[in-house]
Amino acid sequence: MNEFVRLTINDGVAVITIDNPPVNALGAGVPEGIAAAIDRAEQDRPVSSIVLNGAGRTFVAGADIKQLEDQAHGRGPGAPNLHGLLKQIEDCSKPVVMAIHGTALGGGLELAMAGHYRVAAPDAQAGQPEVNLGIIPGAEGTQRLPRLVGLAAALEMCVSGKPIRAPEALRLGLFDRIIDGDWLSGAVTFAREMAARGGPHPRTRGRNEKLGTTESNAELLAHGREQARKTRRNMLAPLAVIDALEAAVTLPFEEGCRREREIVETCLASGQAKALIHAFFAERAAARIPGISKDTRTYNIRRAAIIGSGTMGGGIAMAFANAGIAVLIKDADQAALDRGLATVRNNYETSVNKGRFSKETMDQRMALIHPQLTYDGFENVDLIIEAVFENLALKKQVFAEIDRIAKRECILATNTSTLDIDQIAAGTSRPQMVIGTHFFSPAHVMRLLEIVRGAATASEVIAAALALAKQLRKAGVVVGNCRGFVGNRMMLPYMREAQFLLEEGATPMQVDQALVDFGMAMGIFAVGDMGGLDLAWRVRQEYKYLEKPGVRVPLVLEKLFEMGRWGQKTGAGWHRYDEDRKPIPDSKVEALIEAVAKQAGIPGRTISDDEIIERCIYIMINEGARILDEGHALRAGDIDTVYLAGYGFPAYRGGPMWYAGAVGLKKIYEKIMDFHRQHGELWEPAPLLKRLAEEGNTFASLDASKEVLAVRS
Ligand code: T1G
Repeated sequence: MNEFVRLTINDGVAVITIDNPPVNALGAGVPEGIAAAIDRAEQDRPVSSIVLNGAGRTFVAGADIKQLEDQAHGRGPGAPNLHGLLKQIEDCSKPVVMAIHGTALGGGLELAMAGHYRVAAPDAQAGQPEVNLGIIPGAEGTQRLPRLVGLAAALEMCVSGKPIRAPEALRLGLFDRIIDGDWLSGAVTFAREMAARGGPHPRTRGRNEKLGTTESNAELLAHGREQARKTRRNMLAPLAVIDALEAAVTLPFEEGCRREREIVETCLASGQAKALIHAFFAERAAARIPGISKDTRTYNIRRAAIIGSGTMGGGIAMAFANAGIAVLIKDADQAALDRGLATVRNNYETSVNKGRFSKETMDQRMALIHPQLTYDGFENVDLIIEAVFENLALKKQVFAEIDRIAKRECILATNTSTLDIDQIAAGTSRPQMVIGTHFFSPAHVMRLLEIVRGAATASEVIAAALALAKQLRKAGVVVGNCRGFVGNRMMLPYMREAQFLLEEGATPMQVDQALVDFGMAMGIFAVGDMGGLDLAWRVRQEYKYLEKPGVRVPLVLEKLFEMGRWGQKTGAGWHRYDEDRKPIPDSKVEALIEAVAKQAGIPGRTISDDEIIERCIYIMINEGARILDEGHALRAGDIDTVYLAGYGFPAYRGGPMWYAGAVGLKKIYEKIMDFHRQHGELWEPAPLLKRLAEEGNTFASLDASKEVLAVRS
């Protein structure tokens, strides 16, 4: 026992409690404390059985990822070796019962699987999410899990990294009993039952009955690898974990464990692991705002209201209903409201048909969404989100109306993606209560929430928006009120550069394929077609005033707009689309591009995929450096979180700013200088990028130095 682990004896049952907030991670000292407690309980004659549980909100959420991060970067001892402890538990002469509530994840589930029995609260979850960190289970999980649930389920759990719920875990044989009500005293009762029943108690490592046959396993492994290549494109760990699971069904337990350890080492040394661990902590760090602490007074959002039931308004309403928050949704006319709610219902029916949740759940969520044509009830809500057409005058009119109706402590938010928050706030009597909550389409799916602070926005309101993001299970990132905020501001030069590459000889499909091969969820032209080229054209008109004479502008988009090629909504845009909405090259567009370039005197040439990536990604990094320099993002990690959660940037590359560090800022700066010489002022290197490159620093080291300063202040 030690500061992390307590032992109490309850009438012959030793109850061992891990207490290492916030998630009982198996950091240094925890395995040692458990080992000492098990030893003590085994020696203690009156003790007939042992129950292991976690204090607070969860069982054990894994190894301490901070220590894994150190190990990956060759700093410090890294995560403790659990093998000795796991054997000690499994070989214990008294039944060891794992009592699981909250989550048993990674090393936490591996610890649980070394126990003889596992009982759980009905809403408990269990999983091996290690692949999401670029590694594989490293505490014999790949050897024990298939022995408990079979190879097929183990493959699904380890490759997806998604947790399963208690009922499924019981069905698969991972859990032995679900305990309603007081799960801990239920576990103690269960332990007594097992002691009374007597041993030998099942040791997972000896359970081979579910390990299948060579033929069936070969098929499962082949299908698993195919699935991993498809669903986790370019990622190393999902394929590596299958190698370890293969060892479990082909090698004796100890040899399988040795194989697992080799594979873990390889993964941990990879750039992907460093990037994914960075992404994990960057998303959590985004919630830390200087001047806002756990003691900052804030506003609880229990009831909300949305104005506008279009694509965004409807999606936002679903996000609230999915989080169990009642929401009013208002639109100007019945037809628009009916269309909006029909889309909401259709989205839910699609999820029910795909088995994501039951019809009953759908009905519960629909019942939380209240469509209406008036502002009735708006005076009682805690938050109003305006999601009307992207027009400043219209938004100011709406804000004037809700400013008159809403209670004083109601937060007034706008879902604008491009307009100035301060101008919108200026039209109200409470600019300190106005904030930008920029959702991404589809709002009930996309995880990113850009929280835009205006010049007057109060800290309490920012704190409330961050708490709301957590409630909605979104990645909330606080950004400054500049043109396009963070995400779209970096997207504009990215889209522009991509269009220039077309004029110089690349095709839309070549550019998109290079970006998809790089790991982007979608190519930039497919993204444009999905969002609608009419929207892109409108944004372009909105910002035409910023275009300088003599500075190059893209030439083709306007033509496509005039031709009515507005993307998927018109069946064709940069690409044309087959019946499955799959983009296919369009020779008409390629010919149009060639003609426009010729007319503009732009010579065509062969463009390499490397150049496509350099010009599309480096221009974003450069803009990101400007955003950091101007203070419109607090950390480079925030920018990474924006791009990972909202723009389909590959997580295994850590985000654009982390990727810059992986490539090397010096190399990127020199390439940008090249492009500056070739293409002029649009490639002016950002001063911060220049400085960090010359200092040999990275954006991550800049964040780390800021973190130190913040901690000091
Ligand atoms: N290690 C260290 N810190 C952790 C942690 C962990 N495993 N999990 C969470 N935290 C911190 C997090 O940084 C945050 O800190 C706080 O806890 C709350 O987290 C041997 C090698 C458990 C579902 O991948 O998925 O085991 O910002 O904001 O939304 O094979 O945290 O407040 O300072 O996310 O309620 C495998 C990771 C590790 C699970 C809770 N385990 N954690 O979600 O809270 S690898 C995981 C989560 C491993 C073995 C291998 C979630 C959660 P701060 P939070 P939440």
